[in-house]
Amino acid sequence: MELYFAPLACSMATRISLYEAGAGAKFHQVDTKSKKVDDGSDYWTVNPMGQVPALRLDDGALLTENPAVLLYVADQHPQAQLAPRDGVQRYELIKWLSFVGTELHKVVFNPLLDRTSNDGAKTYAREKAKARFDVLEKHLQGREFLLDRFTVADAYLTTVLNWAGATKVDLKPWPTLLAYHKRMHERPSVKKAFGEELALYQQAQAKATPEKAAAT
Ligand SMILES: N[C@@H](CCC(=O)N[C@@H](CS)C(=O)NCC(=O)O)C(=O)O
Repeated sequence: MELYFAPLACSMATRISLYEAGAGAKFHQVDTKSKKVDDGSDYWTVNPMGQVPALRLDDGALLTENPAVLLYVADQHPQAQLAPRDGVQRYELIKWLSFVGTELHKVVFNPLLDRTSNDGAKTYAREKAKARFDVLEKHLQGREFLLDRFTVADAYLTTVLNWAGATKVDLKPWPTLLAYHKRMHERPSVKKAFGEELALYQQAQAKATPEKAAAT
């Protein structure tokens, strides 16, 4: 399995899930701005959307889109129980993957992170954030995870919530959600993935703006 990722991007959810499963993978770092892979190749030829994550399967097929990639990793490692195999809980998992991917990742955080978005888009995103965080706040009361145990949906939610700092989204009005995020960061898989990707992110930043890095 080969994972195309960008440091601290949504693809970190797949890295967390792989670590949870104790699974190995080959990692290819992608610069999502230049669309270059770290070996110098053109990422457009891998994923015509130019986005991470993309997962190269052992038979050569390419899987994209977070919910599909995450479910695949979970299903390949059933012993890690990162996704319910069947029953209503399976659909609950798909619900949360979809919620995180559409309602949080794309509606709230994308306009706040995207350099090309304007003030109107950012105001819209901040307004939309409230109802979505309210839903999570209520759901997580008295629960440790989105489902009954840690799943790939928690890996995705944790990764997306990491962007709150960079986008100045204050999670304090949602204390249960904030506590959930802190709790997830205590998991060894999250600690390892976050530590590694933070270092790679800082290296990439220093390469892009060497004068800034030298001044710090
Ligand atoms: N719908 C896609 C969204 C993936 C996505 O937005 N990836 C971001 C990083 S978090 C990216 O690659 N952005 C670069 C771009 O859109 O050009 C999925 O679920 O995989």
